Amino acid sequence: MTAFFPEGQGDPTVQPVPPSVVEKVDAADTTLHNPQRAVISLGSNLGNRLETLQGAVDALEDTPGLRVKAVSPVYETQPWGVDPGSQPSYFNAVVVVKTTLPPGSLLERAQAVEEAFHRVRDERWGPRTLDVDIVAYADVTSADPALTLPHPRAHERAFVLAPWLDVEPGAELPGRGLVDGLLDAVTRAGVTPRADLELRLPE
Ligand code: PH2
Ligand code: MG
Ligand code: MG
Repeated sequence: MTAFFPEGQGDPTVQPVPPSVVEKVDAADTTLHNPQRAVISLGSNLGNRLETLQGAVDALEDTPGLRVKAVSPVYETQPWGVDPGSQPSYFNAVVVVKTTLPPGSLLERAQAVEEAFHRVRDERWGPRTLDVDIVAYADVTSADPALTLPHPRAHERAFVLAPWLDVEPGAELPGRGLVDGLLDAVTRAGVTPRADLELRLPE
């Protein structure tokens, strides 16, 4: 029979474990000493699009456990997946990061950065000040609807593939193949480099 001891009056023969040796194992443990590479897509089609994208790059760099390793050129792109005349054009870019954050924490941070730039979520694929999407996280594949990896539509979006290819010419989209070939298949139609604009890689 197990004796019941009210809280604070435990069995005196049982030594309580000091909190300092209680181990907590969570997803961070798998990445803490082992930063992972992630590819993040940025998009904006409301407000000052360039300023917002730069703000997003800087906010990502300000994240504990995350370094921005590369920032792509800026593209001006026709709205994809909606009537092209129904929304302003986008500015899109891609950043490559190294991070000790596990995928779920990276997603939370991406959403916090969107909110900091007054992103409102009303209609799906509606115009937005800022969209921060995780395109790929290491070679993780996941069908989790909260965070599908790689991004389920990245392979058909030239506005993701073109800037990604610029920063990582040999890039591969896990489960889909080389970004180069994927971009050939979708073509660069509607995706125009804005060589007159530039995003800064944070110091
Ligand atoms: N994002 C969407 C839907 N359509 N089109 C372009 N050109 N760029 C985007 O970032 C974009 C889009 C939903 O996230
Ligand atoms: Mg998106
Ligand atoms: Mg998004």
